[in-house]
Amino acid sequence: MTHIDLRSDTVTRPTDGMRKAMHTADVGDDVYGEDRLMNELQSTVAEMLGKEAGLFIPSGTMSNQLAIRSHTQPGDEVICDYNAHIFNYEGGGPALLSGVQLHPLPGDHGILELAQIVKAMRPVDHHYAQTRLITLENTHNRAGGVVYPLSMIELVAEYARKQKLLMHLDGARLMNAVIASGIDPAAYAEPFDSVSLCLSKGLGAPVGSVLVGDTDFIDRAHRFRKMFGGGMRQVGSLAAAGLYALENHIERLTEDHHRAKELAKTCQELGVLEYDLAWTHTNIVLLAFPAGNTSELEAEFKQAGLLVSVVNDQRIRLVTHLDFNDQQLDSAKEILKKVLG
Ligand code: TLP
Repeated sequence: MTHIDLRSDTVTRPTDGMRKAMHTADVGDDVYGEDRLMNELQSTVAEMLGKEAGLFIPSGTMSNQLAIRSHTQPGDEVICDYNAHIFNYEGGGPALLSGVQLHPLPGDHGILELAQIVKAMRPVDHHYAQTRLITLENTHNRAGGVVYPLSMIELVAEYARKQKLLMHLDGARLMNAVIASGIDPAAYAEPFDSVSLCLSKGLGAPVGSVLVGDTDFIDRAHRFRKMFGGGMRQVGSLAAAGLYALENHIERLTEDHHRAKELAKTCQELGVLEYDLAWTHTNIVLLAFPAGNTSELEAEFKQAGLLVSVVNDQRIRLVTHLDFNDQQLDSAKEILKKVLG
């Protein structure tokens, strides 16, 4: 049986056009800075996000971790939302790789109020870790693909500048936020000192993220990337995939958002949509099961032909993507009704 795979938007395979671009890509040794297409990809993303420079990183996790390492010193503290990817899904990396502690705050749908951040600031006193960095996530994965309001980000950034705090954006799915809101990518990136954009989520490339910031920051990240073993050689074919994704797969994210909304409507009818329909902003749908039986449901969905991801014992996640079409949408709705109806 071929399953419909809604576990994540990371499951997509390169399209024919992308494979062709990868196949014909010329390559050079990127550790020597000689891979032409990689240089083009890095500067294209930097320009798109209004920053001085960009750096290709093998994964979104490594990109976030390099940002934290490049912005902080051991003993510093990093503020984030308690549902942030950095706090939940990066293997405790900040403690090991940067020697920092995270200060997770209870955001509302992944969104932090300025007052919470002000309260969380550590006094300048040797008893305390030093608050150095604020990380936000847009769109917010565990909140269900929520788009972060730019006005809220700007309030936080204004405060951060006054307090000499740095700001990093986990923009794994920033382009979903751009398409859903109509806000320019550079406007979303402006309040941040660094932004990590994933090419391997909704944009459909097989590998990679691009981290952007000013040249000094990217220089530090480049050194740490090498130190962490992430300096790569003939990466032109990966850059070609990334460039193809930026050219061809941004506008089409509206289709993913539309299909997610359709799935959310079905879930709402079945009484399992975690939040009100208005919170399905982009390509992620969260289902709630207070009975705590999500592992059994996962198996039942699989049996019926649908792969889902279990977030915890009460939550299941569906993510729409490039390899999920209208016909599969109809089938997925039928499976949801059959298993949950
Ligand atoms: N998220 C994955 C899992 O790790 C949960 C997924 O399937 O959604 N930031 C955000 C907001 C992410 O959602 C992810 C991936 C990452 C960073 C990390 O990217 P990778 O998987 O490339 O390390």
